[in-house]
Amino acid sequence: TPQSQPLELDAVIAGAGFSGIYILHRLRDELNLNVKILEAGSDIGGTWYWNTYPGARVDCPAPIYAFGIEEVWKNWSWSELYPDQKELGAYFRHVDEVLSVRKDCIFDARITAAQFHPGEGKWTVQTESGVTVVAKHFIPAIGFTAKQYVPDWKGLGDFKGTIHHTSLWPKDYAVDVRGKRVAVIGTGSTGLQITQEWAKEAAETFVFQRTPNLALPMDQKNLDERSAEQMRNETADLFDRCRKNVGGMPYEAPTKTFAEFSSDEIAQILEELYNGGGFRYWAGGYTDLLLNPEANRAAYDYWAKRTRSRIHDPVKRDLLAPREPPHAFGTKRPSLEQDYYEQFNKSNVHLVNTKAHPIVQLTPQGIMTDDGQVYEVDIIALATGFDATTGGLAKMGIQDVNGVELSERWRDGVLTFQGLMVPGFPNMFMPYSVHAPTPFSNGPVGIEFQADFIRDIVKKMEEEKIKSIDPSLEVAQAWKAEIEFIANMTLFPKTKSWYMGANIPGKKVELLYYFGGIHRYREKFAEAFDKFSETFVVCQA
Ligand code: NA7
Repeated sequence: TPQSQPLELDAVIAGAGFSGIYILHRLRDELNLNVKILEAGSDIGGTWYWNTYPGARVDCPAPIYAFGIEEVWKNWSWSELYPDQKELGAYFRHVDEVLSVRKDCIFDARITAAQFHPGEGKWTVQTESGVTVVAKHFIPAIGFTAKQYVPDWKGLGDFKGTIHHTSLWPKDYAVDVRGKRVAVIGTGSTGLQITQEWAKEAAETFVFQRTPNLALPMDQKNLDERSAEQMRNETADLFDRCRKNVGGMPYEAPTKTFAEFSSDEIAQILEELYNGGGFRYWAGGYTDLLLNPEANRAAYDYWAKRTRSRIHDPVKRDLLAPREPPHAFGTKRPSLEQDYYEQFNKSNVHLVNTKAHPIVQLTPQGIMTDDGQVYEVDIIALATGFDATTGGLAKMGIQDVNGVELSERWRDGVLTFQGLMVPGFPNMFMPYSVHAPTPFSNGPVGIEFQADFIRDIVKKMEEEKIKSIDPSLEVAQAWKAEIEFIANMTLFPKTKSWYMGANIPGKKVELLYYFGGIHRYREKFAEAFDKFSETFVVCQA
């Protein structure tokens, strides 16, 4: 039932995932503010609440894909190095027990409008369910996967079988694919994970690939109580290492360039990184993996050699791991696989090349490509990804002080202060958003820094009785210049990826994230914070 009076708060957060919970903890428990989370779903967990598709699993390892809060990690044991969605769900229940999150969440509350009123220095936020909140600070913490992308194929509604986008997979719906013909459209992390599950059971599996995923071995491990205990003893150190690492990972950062090694040394480095598992290979054994085309090519060639040796069929081999790189290695997010490539050695697992023959429509029986072929199936997983970050923000109805929508303000390009605030949107903070090193880093570690920044700003505002702050246009433009300066040294801008907004037809292609790493991001924030009155237009209460 719609309330008669708006709820008055110090801060309102959108989203109960890692970032929303971090901010709740920082502002409510450390600053004693009155804070609530509005969550579109019916429970906490964020991306791990929504993504219940078969095989969903995280690709950053335990124990550092987690809150770096000691009360949380000291009583928790992971059962796998790369936990699955169910275990992450249980982890969030544990987080709730320790941090009391749920009591300050309003669930099934999808935000449809948010506007700042400069006179009062407050935001009014409304939800579809009829909740209205008035709060000084507004924190959209919605992650980058809040808006699904489904291509506008003809006949989407005509398909007679079961079809779901992976991120809207029905809760507790364990689809039984035995004896069924299944299709997976898309070969990003999600498509790869579903394929690994379904190809083991389904009668026929059709994987629709447009671009190969340059996937790396996950090297999954089961953790018994003894190894979990050992892991707990190392957790504090591991988090410390992550906090000093560019990508928030516990890996040793390389110190030398490609050219400083002999070819034998390079071969040895690549072998060790690949065999080591996880994102080690992506983190690189030399400093210029993502900067220097020659260095990058060497990594691609080694990856292709190892991967090709696992695929028997020459046609599938050339599609899954071509001799010529489809893009520079690591400029599209690689995924971690367990036995993805081996699935294609089965005669009932088919690879459909949608680069050669794009999907044109769905029919009642299945999927039709432009050569007129119809792939008849019973179940389709749409693993076609997301209108990353800006897509989710655009559908929240966030307006600036003049009533102009955020998406309209960004029509000619995204403009932010350190990916945390937007000029014209005072007192609005966006963790895990655009122009920041997340989601290019280990998410929780990157978010931890941003939660600290937000807490420090809000604390200063409370102590100094500041009504509102609005980042100046100059600092936002300087941040954009910094993003471009870093990205233009790298190979990222040349690749069509969701990092660049290039996966969504019609979306402006631009640099959406910061490739300078967590550490540099943190230093830049400290510089801006030190010059508070130059960074922000400050309004005293
Ligand atoms: P991704 O990584 O964006 O993958 C989407 C996949 O869907 C990708 O293989 C796309 O091919 C494919 N796709 C998208 N549109 C089409 C059309 N029209 N036809 C054929 N194929 C298409 O999303 P995920 O959900 O896998 O992962 C997102 C992130 O979530 C992931 O990086 C993790 O951080 C968690 P393309 O590559 O564009 O050629």
